[in-house]
Amino acid sequence: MSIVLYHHPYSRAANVLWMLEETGVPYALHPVDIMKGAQKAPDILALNPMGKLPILVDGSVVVTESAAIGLYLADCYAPGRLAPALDDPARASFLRWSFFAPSVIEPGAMAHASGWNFRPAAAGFGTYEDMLATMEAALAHGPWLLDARFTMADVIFGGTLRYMLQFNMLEPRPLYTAYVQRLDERPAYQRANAKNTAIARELGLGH
Ligand SMILES: N[C@@H](CCC(=O)N[C@@H](CS)C(=O)NCC(=O)O)C(=O)O
Repeated sequence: MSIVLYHHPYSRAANVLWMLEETGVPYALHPVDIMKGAQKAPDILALNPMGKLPILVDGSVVVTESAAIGLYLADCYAPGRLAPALDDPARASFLRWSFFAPSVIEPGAMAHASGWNFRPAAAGFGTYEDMLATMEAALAHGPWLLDARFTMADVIFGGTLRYMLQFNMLEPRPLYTAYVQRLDERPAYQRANAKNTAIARELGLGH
């Protein structure tokens, strides 16, 4: 199997499993027990010096950072379907919302939840209110970020949104919760969720 995901169900690798299911490529999972610190072992640090999951290995290629993994999979294995072609104007929104998740939502929600002290004009993620309003504007047309077209940007942005709502790090505005509900109904999400839940049970986690 050429694609291997270094995975733990209680990590962002759970979202990458959904990316793989949406992409439809064969893959194998390499378990890493982050509860026992296995992500800091030398073989993992050799792949990702951050000592974090997810890590995707595709033959001789190594990709880390969830959003980068999503873009890589879409461009390599689902071009024109999960990623607009390079000359398609829809590519702009695809990239915009794919990068918005790690660049704005992740730090913006964390800053708000943790009471960080920062200057919004200097911090790339700006104010919490501007972030919330921008996300609402992105979702106002629906059903997906690129209107009728579902892409990997929805998995990246939507996965981050789901995660932040789950941990009460974002206000559950109706447009957000309705969008996550639509995402949850996708067969690929349900397959990924079933796999993540089964692995969590095997590890004695969850209920
Ligand atoms: N920016 C990274 C974040 C990766 C990350 O923080 N992973 C967490 C799990 S969700 C992790 O491996 N934590 C273990 C640790 O830092 O020791 C991404 O999006 O992939």
